[in-house]
Amino acid sequence: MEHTLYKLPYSFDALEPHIDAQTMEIHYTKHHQAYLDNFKKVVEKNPNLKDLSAEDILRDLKKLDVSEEDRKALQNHGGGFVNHNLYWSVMGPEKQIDETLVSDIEKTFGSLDSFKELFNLTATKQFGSGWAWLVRDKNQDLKVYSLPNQDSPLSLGHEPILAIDVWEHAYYLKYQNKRVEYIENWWNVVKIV
Ligand code: MN3
Repeated sequence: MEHTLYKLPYSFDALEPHIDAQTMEIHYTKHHQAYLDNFKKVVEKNPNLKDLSAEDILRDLKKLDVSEEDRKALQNHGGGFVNHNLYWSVMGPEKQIDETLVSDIEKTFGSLDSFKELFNLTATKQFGSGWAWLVRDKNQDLKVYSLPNQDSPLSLGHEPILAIDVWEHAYYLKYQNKRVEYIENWWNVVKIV
C-alpha cells in the first residue's frame, strides 16, 4: 500500500489571514512530511503491515503483531500522518457545507453555535500538544473530545469528522501563545460546517 500526503487543493496562502502562508508551508512540507516519512520507516520494517492502509493500522493498533516500540511509533507517526490529512481536507478558502453534518450537529448539540462553543473549550483545555475532535462513535452518534499528541480516534473505534491541530507548530508563528485566538479564527477557514 502506498502512503501519500493529502494533496492540498489550495495554495499555502489561500487561508490567509487566518492561517498564514508560512505556517501552512512549514506545517505541510516539514511537519506533515516528517510524520509520513517516519511512519513509512516503521511500515517497511514490518512486512505484515504492507497491505494495510494507515487508517487500518490505527484501527488495529492494539492487536498488531509488532514490537511495543514500533506500536508507539505507529501511534505517533501514523497518527500524525492521518490526522493532518483530515485537517487539510476540512479547511479551504470556500465553504462546502455538509448539510447532513450540520443538521446532525444541531440535533446533538442544540445549535451550531453551542457545538462550536464546546469544541473551542475542548481545544483550549487540551493541555500541551494534541487535537480536538468531532467524531462519530459506533452508533453514529457525534461526540467531541480532545486527545493528546497524535493519538487518533480511529484507535478508539471512532470515525473522525472534524479536527483542529493545537500543537504550537500549527499557530505559533502568527498567534504565538494565543491559542484561543487561533481556534476562534480557524472557523473562518473550516469549509464543511
Ligand atoms: Mn500539526
